[in-house]
Parts: sequence; structure tokens; C-alpha cells
Amino acid sequence: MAKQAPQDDPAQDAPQVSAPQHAAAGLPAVGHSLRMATEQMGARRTLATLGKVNQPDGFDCPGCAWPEPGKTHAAEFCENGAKAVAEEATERRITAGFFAAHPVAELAERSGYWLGQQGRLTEPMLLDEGGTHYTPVSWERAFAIVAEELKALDTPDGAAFYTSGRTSNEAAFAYQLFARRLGTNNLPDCSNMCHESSGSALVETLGVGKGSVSLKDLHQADLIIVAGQNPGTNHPRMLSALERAKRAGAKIVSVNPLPEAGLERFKNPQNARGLAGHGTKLTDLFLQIRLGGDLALFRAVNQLLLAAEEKHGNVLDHEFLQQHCLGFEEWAADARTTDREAVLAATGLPYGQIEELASMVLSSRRVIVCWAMGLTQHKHAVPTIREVVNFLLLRGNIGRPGAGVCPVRGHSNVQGDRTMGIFERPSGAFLDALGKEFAFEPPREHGFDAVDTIRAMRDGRVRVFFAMGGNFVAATPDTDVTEAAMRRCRLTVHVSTKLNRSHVVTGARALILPTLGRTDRDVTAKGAQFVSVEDSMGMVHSSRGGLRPPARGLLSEVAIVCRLARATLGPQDSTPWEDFADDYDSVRDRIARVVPGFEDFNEKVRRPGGFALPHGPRDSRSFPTTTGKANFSVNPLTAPEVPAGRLLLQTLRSHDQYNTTIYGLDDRYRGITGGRRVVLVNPADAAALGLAEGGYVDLVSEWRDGVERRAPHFMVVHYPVALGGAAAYYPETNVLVPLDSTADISNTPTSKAVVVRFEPDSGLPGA
Ligand SMILES: Nc1nc2c(c(=O)[nH]1)N[C@H]1C(S)=C(S)[C@@H](COP(=O)(O)OP(=O)(O)OC[C@H]3O[C@@H](n4cnc5c(=O)[nH]c(N)nc54)[C@H](O)[C@@H]3O)O[C@H]1N2
Ligand SMILES: Nc1nc2c(c(=O)[nH]1)N[C@H]1C(S)=C(S)[C@@H](COP(=O)(O)OP(=O)(O)OC[C@H]3O[C@@H](n4cnc5c(=O)[nH]c(N)nc54)[C@H](O)[C@@H]3O)O[C@H]1N2
Ligand SMILES: [Mo]
Repeated sequence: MAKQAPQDDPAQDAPQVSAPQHAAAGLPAVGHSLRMATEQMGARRTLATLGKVNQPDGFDCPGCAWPEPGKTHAAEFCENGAKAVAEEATERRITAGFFAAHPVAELAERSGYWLGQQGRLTEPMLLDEGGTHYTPVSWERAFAIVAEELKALDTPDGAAFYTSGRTSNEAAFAYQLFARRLGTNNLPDCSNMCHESSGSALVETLGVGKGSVSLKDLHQADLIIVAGQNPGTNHPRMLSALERAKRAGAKIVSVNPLPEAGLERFKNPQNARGLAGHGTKLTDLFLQIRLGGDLALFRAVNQLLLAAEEKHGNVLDHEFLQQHCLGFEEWAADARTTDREAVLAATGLPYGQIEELASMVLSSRRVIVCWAMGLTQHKHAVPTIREVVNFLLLRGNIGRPGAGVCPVRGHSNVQGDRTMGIFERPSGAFLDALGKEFAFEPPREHGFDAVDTIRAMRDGRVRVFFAMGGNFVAATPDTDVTEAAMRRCRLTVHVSTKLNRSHVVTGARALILPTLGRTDRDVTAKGAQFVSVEDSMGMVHSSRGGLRPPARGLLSEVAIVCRLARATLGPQDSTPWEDFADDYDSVRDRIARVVPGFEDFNEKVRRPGGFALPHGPRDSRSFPTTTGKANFSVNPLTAPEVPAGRLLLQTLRSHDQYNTTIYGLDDRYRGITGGRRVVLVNPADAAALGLAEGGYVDLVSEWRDGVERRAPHFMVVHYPVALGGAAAYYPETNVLVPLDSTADISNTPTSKAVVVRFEPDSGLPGA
């Protein structure tokens, strides 16, 4: 039997602290995943469900976007994948009775953890204007309300359609089609807050905004640099790939302000050696960089490579540079001038370590750089990633085996959603193809991304907010501003599997539309359906859930979009929405005609393991940039500036959360259990600032607008973070991230660089 949902909302401000660990996974990971799974699902369902994760006939893990190896292991999941599955496949249910018992105002006082623990949503609910409680509503009425509000807008651009990256390709394609049929490109998505900086930098330099390596490349690499990523928690199956590379002789360098346990040593839970033994040491060189120091680091390494070329030649891949690249000379002239003092200040690294990295590069033929949020969520994220590209281009480390760029995506289908057209700035070619296929003129003007959507809601320009999954108010920056913006809307609508904060911070009217998840069986009038997803390495494959859905009458995301589209666009709209809703093959046939690489989609998606999307730079060293070449770019050295007496705060994930979904209150590898309101500070900084271990402080962010942003009541933990920086969990600290503090070009919030000062604890409101 599954355990009942907790009635109480546990305090999160007094955790136990012990020493951080130095290895990830092993037996404890297996134990934790099984315990969490059986609490949510009971023993029988746990066995039936976890056996189907990432198997050819099963469903795609709703956790991260890491790809599945060709020959799938019997248990191709990880501790955190098991938690993601348990969270969705839970036997707990939220019914109309729950909403009758809890007024919205009361739910707004609850923690995100408590809301999520209540179980799966089971029927459509409406919060009417002036109402205090959500009440049941029929699907027909729900769609009619949304249609009515959409039609009442002066312009289609008065609506925004958000997507979180769990949405399937089929649902995403139908969804963007609906938005564009309506007449808007307002399609913000979680990517705007995630890997947008990677996309911006890669499109400009290589012509494709996606990674260029496959799992096989990782297995064959000589050197893998993992920068700004914590795979032990966020992409645990990546550790198996790193282990395999390591056993084949690869060296691993991790670049991180924190010594993350998963990068130090890995005890593979899929074999006896990993379960019982010491596991595999992963990192050969740990560069404990200051927050935001990566641009300086890559510039410095590049400078050393240029110097080595001048000294003894044989360093650069001249043939590759000649044939495939543009802008090398101009870039090199600038790179040679890199100022050592500035590098030392920005990175905080001893110069000898940077030289060690350069010499490792010189002795490696095949180099891969992996990265995630530690690089993307900075003001200078795009230049940083462009400099990573320069680094790889120098020695021809693109488009050959064992080498390339590897931005490791977050949500399990975030990459696929973008491929399907979830983008506020779609290419002309995509719109042409879409318009031709569906015989209409799509809107050409760029739409709002996530940050601009908040501004538009704040200013009354967006009045209807519709979310396909996600937890917009908790995931976005400047929580107070965002919540006020959301409350200004006429209507807020969430298609969701689980209850979250965004359901209780509402517009004048609000709807919760419950939906099927990855693990659920999806049967329509035409029979059992499956969906498809694209992983972080551009592999597309099918996903088929097998569980009985949490309630009768639940609709899939595809069905919700199609019925809403019909209700809004009317019977005269020529799109066969009814066919789409009943038969996902008919959606895939359209995708095949609109999106390059999806020809014969229905046939290819049925092949075991799916198929790979074409990628010019990877497949043939062809670079579809504006110049037709791989572009070097000049990226002046910059790093965050932090005034005296302040620290730079990064907001990151604990081991027991999936973005805003909190599975539990432990961060096991970092030695923190039973709470989340902690701030990790280097003991030397703590001493200088008078921050006693175990003491409580308010975090106050400083930004040029002078507005006070305060996150009260955080416990100080002395922790080996790089000097000058601090770390605390997201989403509790989103209140500190100013809406206007975004990355240049990509407009991604700077969630890894918030200047904070520490003030005496003012206590939790209401406590
Ligand atoms: N279990 C689980 N899995 C997940 C998620 C989850 O929440 N839980 N989230 C999913 C999503 S959407 C995403 S995008 C990914 C996120 O995956 P990650 O990017 O690994 O997530 P974060 O916790 O934000 O970790 C950022 C890492 O970068 C480091 N870092 C921060 N700033 C810097 C910097 O300036 N330079 C360098 N070199 N390092 C820095 C931090 O110390 C930390 O190790 O994971 C996905 N997978
Ligand atoms: N400060 C700070 N802020 C950040 C980040 C950070 O590192 N620091 N990271 C950013 C990143 S990388 C990302 S990706 C965003 C994440 O932003 P979001 O994607 O918006 O947030 P999630 O927490 O992943 O969304 C969880 C909700 O999705 C719903 N859900 C889950 N599965 C399904 C499904 O199959 N279908 C539907 N319809 N709904 C489902 C559930 O109701 C659940 O409550 O947050 C960003 N915000
Ligand atoms: Mo993400």
C-alpha cells in the first residue's frame, strides 16, 4: 500500500548538517529510490512501473533528457528517475473534496512540497471570479471559458502559451499550431530560463542550437570537461557514460565552484562492483572556479593553446580552420591579449591549474565539453559558451568521433518541444512550412519569451496565461513581481499532473486541467496511442505509458489542445483537430511534412530505439550559419562584479527535487537533511562576514533598481564553495533574482549570479 499524503507541512528551516559525501549512487541510492517509490506507489505498482522506464516497449523517463544506451540495461533508470516516476505514478489523488476543504487562500500559504505531495489531479476545476474555492467544471465548459476569454482579447498577442519541457512532440506540435492559428508567437517555454544561452551561442557559431555528440562519442573521448553541471543529482545516468569513458582511458576535468560528490566518484548501482566496492574515481582535475569565471578560464586555455602553437606547432587543426571556419585571425589577435591578472581574479584558480588543463588538452585528440546551468544562467552566458566553441574549433573537435559540444538538457523533452516549434522567435523557414501545410498565414512578429511574458502581464498587455505543464510562478525570477503579474490576468489556465504554486496564484478566473502523464495508458476512440520525445543528443523515440490513468475521463495533452482549438477556432477551421486527438499518427504525418528530419516519421518512430535527427556539424562538418562556416567570435573578458561585504549567490537544485517539485527535504550528497532553507558559504567568507555556522540570516539581493528583494530566515552552513560565492536552493531564492537581470542576447535570468548581502534574521512571515 502507498502511504497517505502528509497532512502537516513540515518545517524546512532547521536541517541536520553533516560532512559532504565524496561518491554518488551505490546501495544507498537504490534504497532511497525504492523507499520513495513504494511510499507513493505501493510495492506492486513500483515493480510494474520501474521495469518499464526507458525500455523499448515502455515509457520515456519523465526525469532528465539524458539518452538511453542502445542496449538497455534491465534497470535503465536512476535514483532520481525513480523519484520522478514515483511522483507521477503515485496512488495519491486530489479530488473535488480536497478543493472543497481547502480555500485557495489557504493553499497559497502551503509550501510547494506539501502541495505536490497531495497526489494526482483528477478532474477539471474552475476558480470563478470572486470565488474562494476551486469547484468542478465540465471539460466543455472549461474549454468554452478559455475560448470566450481568448476571443474577448483585442489582439491574439494578449495571450501567452507557456510550455514546460515534459510535453510530447505530438502535443507540442498541435499546441504551437493552435497558438499560431489564433495569431500569436507568444510561446514562452522553460528553455528560456534554461539552455536558451546554449541555443543562442551555438546557432550563431555552429548553425545548430543542439549538442553535436552521441553517447558513443562520450565513450570514445580522450578528455571530457564537465563545466557548470551536477550530473550526480541532475543527470545520474550520465555517470555511467563517464565511467565507461574513464575505463576506456578518458580523463575528466570538472569545473565547478562546488566539489560535487557525483563527479568525484561513482558507484554504479547496476553492477556488483559499484554496489559493494569503492566505485570509479571520475574527476582527474577539479577546477574550483569562482562563479561566472568560465569565460576567463576558456580564454586563458585558448591563449595557452595559441602560445603552444607558436612555440612548437602541431597544436591547431589548420586544415579544419582553413576549410570550415571563419574569423580565426581576428579572434586569435584578441585572445593573445588575455590579461593574466584578470583571469586570476575572475577564476580564483592558481595559474598552474589552468596550465595543467591546457597540457591535458594538448595530449588529447578527442575532446568533449559538457555543460548545464552553471554556464547558461549568467549575464555573460552566451559569450562564455561561444568561447567554449572557439576552444573546440581550434583543434577541430567538432564533427568527428569522440569530440564535440554537449549542452546537457534538462526536461526530458525540452529539446523536442523546440524542434516542434515551441519558440517565440521561429525561423521564417519553419513558419513557411507550417503555413503551407495548414493553408494559413502564420504571424511573423516575434512573441514574448518567459521574462517578456511576465513584463507583459505586469503591464496588462497579456491578459490570458495558458500553461502546458510547469510551474510558472515558482520557476521564474522575481517571485513577488511575477505573482502580482499573474494576478493581473483575466484568466490563468494550467494543464497539469500535480498541484503546484501556480494554481493558487491566479488571475480573475482560473482553471486547472488535469492530464495524463508519461506513465499513463493513453487510449482514444482509435485505440491505444503513444507519443514521441527527443533526448539531449537528438535521438527521437516513442514513449508508451502502461498504467491505469488516475481517474476516468482524464484527457491527454493532445486531446486538451485539440478540443480547445476547436472550441476557440470554431467549426469553420479546416485543421482536422478531431482526427489529431484520436489518432496521433495523423499528427505525426503532419510533423513529417513540416519539420526537417522527420520524413517517414511514423515508420521511423516505430523502429526499436527510434532514430537520430540530422545534425550538419556532427554528420558532415557542414555549418548552416549565416556565413556557411563555423564562426569564431571575439568575447571580451568579463566576470561578475561583487561589491565588498557581499557575496555572489547561485541558486541550484538539491538532490531531492525536480525543479519546483520537491520530493523530499534531503540533499544527501551535500550532507544536508531535513530542510531547505540553507545558504552555503565558504568558512573564510563566513568568518570575514561574521556568519556563524548554524546562525540564521536574511538574504537581501542588490540590483541597480534599488528595490528590496529579501529571502528571510536562512540557516548558514559552512561549506567548501569557491570564495566569493554562496549557494542556496531554487525556488525558495527566486524572489531574489531581479526580473531585469538577464543574460545578454538569450534573456535568460541570471539565476547563478545574484549579488546578496546578509542581514539579521527577520523570521518567516506568519511563523
Ligand atoms: N533530479 C533532478 N534532475 C534534474 C532536474 C532536477 O531539478 N532534479 N532538473 C532538470 C533540469 S530542467 C535541468 S536544466 C538540469 C539542471 O542540471 P544542473 O545544471 O546540473 O543543475 P543545477 O543544480 O542548477 O546545478 C548547476 C551546477 O553548476 C555549478 N555552477 C553554478 N555556477 C557556476 C559557474 O559560474 N561556473 C561553473 N563552472 N559551475 C557553476 C553548480 O555548483 C552546480 O554544480 O537538470 C535536469 N535534471
Ligand atoms: N532560481 C532559479 N530558477 C530557475 C532555475 C534555476 O536553476 N534557478 N532553473 C530554470 C530551469 S533550468 C527550468 S527548466 C525551469 C523549470 O520550470 P518549469 O518546467 O515550469 O517547472 P517544473 O518545476 O519542472 O514544473 C513542474 C510541474 O509540471 C507539471 N507536470 C509534470 N509532468 C507533467 C506532464 O507530463 N504534463 C503536464 N501538463 N504537466 C506536468 C506538474 O504539475 C508540476 O507541478 O525553472 C527555471 N528556474
Ligand atoms: Mo532546465
